[in-house]
Amino acid sequence: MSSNCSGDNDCCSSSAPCAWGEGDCDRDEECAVGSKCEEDNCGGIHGEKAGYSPTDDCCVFSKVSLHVIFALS
Ligand SMILES: [Ca+2]
Ligand SMILES: [Ca+2]
Repeated sequence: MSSNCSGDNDCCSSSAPCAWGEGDCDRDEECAVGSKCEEDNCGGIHGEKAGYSPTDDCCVFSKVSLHVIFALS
């Protein structure tokens, strides 16, 4: 099963990772490669109307690559 999660608790899993902006996730392993699970950010992305609650965690792109760039500059 693939994602399309819209706020259900623990919808994302390591066997069916969520894409960007989907949740709820609990660990980075539950997000697609290159993204990570961020705490309580779904409301900021979607607003509460979309079915997300303020405490839902959504997958977002990892900033690791940006940090590497800054570290080298
Ligand atoms: Ca969670
Ligand atoms: Ca949370």
